[in-house]
Amino acid sequence: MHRLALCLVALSELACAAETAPPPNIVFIMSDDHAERAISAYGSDLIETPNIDRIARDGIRFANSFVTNSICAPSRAVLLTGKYSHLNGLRDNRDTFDGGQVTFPKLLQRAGYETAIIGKWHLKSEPTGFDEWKILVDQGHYYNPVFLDNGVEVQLEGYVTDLITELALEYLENRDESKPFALLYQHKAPHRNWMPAPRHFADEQRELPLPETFWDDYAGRPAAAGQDMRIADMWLSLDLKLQQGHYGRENGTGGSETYDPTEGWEDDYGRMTEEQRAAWDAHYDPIGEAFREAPPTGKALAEWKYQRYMQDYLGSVAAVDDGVGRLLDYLEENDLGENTVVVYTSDQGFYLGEHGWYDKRFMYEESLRTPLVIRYPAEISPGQVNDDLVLNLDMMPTLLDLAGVKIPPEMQGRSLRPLMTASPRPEWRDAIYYRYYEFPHGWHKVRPHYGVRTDRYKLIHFGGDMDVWELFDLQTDPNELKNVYGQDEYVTIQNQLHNRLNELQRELEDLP
Ligand SMILES: [Ca+2]
Repeated sequence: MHRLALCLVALSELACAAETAPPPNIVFIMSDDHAERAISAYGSDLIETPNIDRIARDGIRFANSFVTNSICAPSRAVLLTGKYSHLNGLRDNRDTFDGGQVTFPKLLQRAGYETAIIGKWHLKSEPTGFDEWKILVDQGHYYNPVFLDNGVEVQLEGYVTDLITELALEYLENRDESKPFALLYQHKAPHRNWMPAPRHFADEQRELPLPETFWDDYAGRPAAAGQDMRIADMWLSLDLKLQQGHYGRENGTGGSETYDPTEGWEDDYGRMTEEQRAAWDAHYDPIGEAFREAPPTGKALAEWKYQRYMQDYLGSVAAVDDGVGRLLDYLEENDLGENTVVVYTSDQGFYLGEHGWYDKRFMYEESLRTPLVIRYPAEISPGQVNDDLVLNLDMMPTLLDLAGVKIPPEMQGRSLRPLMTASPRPEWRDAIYYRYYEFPHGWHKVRPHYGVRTDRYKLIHFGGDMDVWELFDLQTDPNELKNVYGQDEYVTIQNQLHNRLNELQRELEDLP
């Protein structure tokens, strides 16, 4: 029987939780740059992810899950604090996280949880609110990465995704069993530069489908035209793993004119052990040789880059799914399945060739969306799909709510608990607010922008060195190719969206 059903006579849910059931354990799994389109539970045309799918099958999948600022460190700060970037202080990847703030791990720790973070942290300051932390230094490396083990640097031999999984399992095995636990198990993969483990080297014969917007001309969208994140401009070395000798010269920009990609690639490749390098070369050398013998040019080169990028991206995802499977198996085998909340999400979505791009940042769908599936058999019945507009901002209040911990009133998100459980469906938000900052510094030249999205429409303002509004009708133009801002037939909806945007900015205390 569900815990809620047992609680009908209790005065409050918190009192009830204390009397009838122990607080749930929490495993919060986050990967980095994992697009919904690369998860089979989201209907992927690219890959099978049976283990992430297990979470969706046993629980709930959010079909309209979004982020408030689509870039790594800012998104992580939103998740920890339940506040937008302008209030938690981490607007772009240059900023350092103020660890003195209230975060959900701190509140869980105060409520009696043992808390741990294993894997990618990426917030510059040291983690606060954790009993245990083993984090990658900065972005970390795919092979033989250096971890900060509670502050001490340790280099481990192996593949990063597998190492993070093994450290997470080791934590679970050695935890203080007298307390509930909250484990943040956070992957580096599938972040750039997408280096798979040998067991996931691709079948290079398999051709991946080119998205219909791959050759987007960006007409009517000057900010989209002005970015530097086209697959066509990817680096042959760092991104596509060609060795010097396989190509004449780098012909891409990679999103930064000052970064030296060959040096970066030498660092990634050079840190492999002899055995790792032998396995790597056995797969990648023939690819490089074929490129050297018949180097593609023009459109054929862009499409070659797309195939190579996608093969490595999907291989990097596959190891994440393996790790999720091992974690779920551990919970089941140790009788922890029923009373553990398991969340799988990413810090944001990612472009897999749509609009010709990789990377994120834009308020367009592919990077605004982020996967979100949650299982908690004690309370969430299996096989649900929810269509409400939910945000990464909601994670903190959701986890606190499920743990029976009071949600601080200054949190800007809302608990998803009533959307997942048998409770009556609450009135829910009709629109989400978004704001991206990183310009002109940083990578990829995406102009700063803010906007509002409802279930059907999206209004965006791009600033920086431009002053441009965009309006999309997602029903008639799901690929966001036709900016209808200023068109007569959209005047009414345009005015409504402007009003809603102003209201949200006032409500959220963000006045650009
Ligand atoms: Ca990311």
